[in-house]
Amino acid sequence: SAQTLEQDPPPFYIGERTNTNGSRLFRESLLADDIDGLIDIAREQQLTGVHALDLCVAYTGRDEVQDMRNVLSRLVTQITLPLVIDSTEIPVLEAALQMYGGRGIINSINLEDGEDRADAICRLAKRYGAALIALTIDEQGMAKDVPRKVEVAKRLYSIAVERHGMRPQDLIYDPLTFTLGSGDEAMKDAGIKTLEGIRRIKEELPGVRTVLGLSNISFGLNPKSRRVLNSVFLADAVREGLDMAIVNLRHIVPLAQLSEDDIRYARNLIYNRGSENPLFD
Ligand code: THG
Repeated sequence: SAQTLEQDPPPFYIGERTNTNGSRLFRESLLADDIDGLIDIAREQQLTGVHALDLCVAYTGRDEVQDMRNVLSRLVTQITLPLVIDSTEIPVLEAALQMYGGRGIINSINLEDGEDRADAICRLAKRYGAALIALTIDEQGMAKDVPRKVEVAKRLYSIAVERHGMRPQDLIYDPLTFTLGSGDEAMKDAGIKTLEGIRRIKEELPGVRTVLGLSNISFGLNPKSRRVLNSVFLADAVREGLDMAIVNLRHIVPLAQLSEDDIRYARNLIYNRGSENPLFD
C-alpha cells in the first residue's frame, strides 16, 4: 500500500511504546515470551492515532534476531501501520527488513563507529527501499552545539545521498533530545540547540526530514509535568520545522488545552533550566 512519511499539518507520529527500552509492559511481555501481550501494546498504540510504530526488541542476553522475527511475523498480519525498526544490530535490521513487506524506516544510523558501519546500513536501506533515521553522533560522540550537529548531518548526507544514492527525503535527521532531569550544567542550552539544530539542518540540506524522541526530555519527572513539557516542546519543535516525533500520543495535549501558566512554566524549564523549579519531584 502507498505510504508517505509526510503529514499535513506535521508532525508524523511514531508510537514509542513498542520498545523494550521504552515500556516496562512491552519488556516484560517479551521476557515472558507473551507475543499476544506485545501485539496488544502495538494495537493500543495504533488506536492512539499514530502513523507508525517504533519497534525495538533488544534485551541483553536474548537472541534479538530471533525475537525480531517472532514479533514481526505476528505484527505484520495484525498491524497495518508502517514500522520503524529500532536496533543497534545490523543483523536485526536486516532480518526485520527482509520479513517486512512495506517500506520500513531504519532507526538508526550514526558515525560513532566510523564510516564502514554507516556504509553497511546505507546499503541495507538501499536494498530494501527503507528510509533512514540519522543521529548527529560521530567518532567524537553526540554533537552538542549547533555547528557540530550541522557538520555531522552534512557528513551523513554525503555518505547516504552522494555515496549510496539515497534520496534526501528518505533521510530523517535526529538532532537528539536531552533529559531535563539530568542536572548537567553543560546541557543548559540543550533545548534551544536541539530546536536550532532542526532549523539549520533543514536549511543547509534541503529536502531532508527531521525527527525527535520526545519523551526523553522528561524522563524521571511526574506524569503531569511530563505531559506539559512534552506537549510544549513538541509544539515548539514543529514550529522550527520538526517533521516527525516518536511519542506516546496518550501523553500529548494541544497547546490550546494548556493554561498560560503551564506553558510559561514549561518553557522556563526547557529553555532556562532551574533545579529549584517545583515541576521537579
Ligand atoms: N531518537 C530515536 N529513537 C529513539 C529515541 C530517540 N528511540 C528510543 C527513544 N529515544 C524514544 N522512545 C521512548 C520510549 C519511551 C520513553 C521515552 C522514549 C519513556 N517511557 C516511560 C518511562 O521510561 O518513564 C515509560 C514507562 C513505562 O511504560 O514503563 O519515557 O531519541 N531516533
